[in-house]
Amino acid sequence: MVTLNDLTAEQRRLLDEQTIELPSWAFGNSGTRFKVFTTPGTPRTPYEKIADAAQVNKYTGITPRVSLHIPWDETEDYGKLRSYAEENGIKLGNVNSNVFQDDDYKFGSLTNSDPAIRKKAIDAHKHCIDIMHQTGSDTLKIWLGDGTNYPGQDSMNARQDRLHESLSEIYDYMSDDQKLLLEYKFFEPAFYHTDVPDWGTALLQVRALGDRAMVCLDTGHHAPNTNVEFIVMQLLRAGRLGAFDFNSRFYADDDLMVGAADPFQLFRIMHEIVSLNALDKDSGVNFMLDQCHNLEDKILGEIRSALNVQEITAKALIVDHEALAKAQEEHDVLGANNILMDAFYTDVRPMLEEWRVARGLDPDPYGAYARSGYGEKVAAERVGGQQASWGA
Ligand code: PSV
Ligand code: MN
Repeated sequence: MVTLNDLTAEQRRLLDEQTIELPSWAFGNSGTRFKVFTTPGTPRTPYEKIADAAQVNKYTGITPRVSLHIPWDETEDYGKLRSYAEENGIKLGNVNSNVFQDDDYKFGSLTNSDPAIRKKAIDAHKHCIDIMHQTGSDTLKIWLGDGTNYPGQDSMNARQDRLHESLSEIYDYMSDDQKLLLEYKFFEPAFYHTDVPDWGTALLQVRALGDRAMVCLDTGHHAPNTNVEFIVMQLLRAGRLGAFDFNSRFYADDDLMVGAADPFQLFRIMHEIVSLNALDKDSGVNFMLDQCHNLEDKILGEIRSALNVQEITAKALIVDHEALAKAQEEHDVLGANNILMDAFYTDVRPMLEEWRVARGLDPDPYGAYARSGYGEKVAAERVGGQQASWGA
């Protein structure tokens, strides 16, 4: 067991300053291609999503931003949405573009061979950038569903050229204080080839743009058994790890709660982050969630997820780095491994309860929210209208 007093001032600072950005879409309904279940109280507007996200921050104290997805969060007055978020104690975070749900993008968006469709997709991104100026967001996140289903369907090479040209036009439209994130994913919705399938392709594409273009690593976007922490280390070395989309997977892009399926993988990732000084808020790495709650309560699901990240971060923070470096130098294979495992198996939950009490929070955010009556209140109030949904 560890207590707050066992932490060095630096470890304490890093714990205190850690923040996690929530996805607005986690609060809407989601599901699979088989069924999207509805839940009483599900938000119908971006405002209601923000109100729910603010609940997560109220009880955890570590989730002060919410990412938007356009057009899912399209609204008339983004200045008003921004003020509403601020009144609720949170900020609007990055803006996600969506060029994967319009019939025109059937054969690709930024990579499409038809210049008119490419222009439409580029314009959709320019629209997101215009929104960012109103929301005060500094990051545009791009994930594309582009790819092909059959060998020979299109030239993979020509599509890389078109991707670069389209991204360049988007990048040039951004102002100097805005960043671009390019997210990779190895398959789905395309099954034969995907235009940005891996960190190597994403890295090459962002490097060709400029210093303000970075890679977003979604933990669910790799083939089974991929050593994701190795990719984290490489992207940090390249200075291009811009953000995480955290979630968990058992099979494909399951979007389950981060740290639920494989907490040890999350620990290995956070160990690289801590070891390479990337936890510091000035490191430029944004820790975001990209999850859906198909069955479980959405607000509780987000609270659980934020706590999972915080718990695993605390475990990574207490690794004895001096002893580890010594064991590594002496080729003490089992000794080095034991040092990591000791930290992983340490129960940090009592220390984090102590940390919350010190910040004036309830030691048990999950229970405190469940007891607050907010869920029952919104279920009674939010009657009628169209519930927000991922796949709407
Ligand atoms: C794609 O699977 C993805 O990870 C991208 O980040 C999308 O924007 C997001 O999911 C939507 O949930
Ligand atoms: Mn993602």
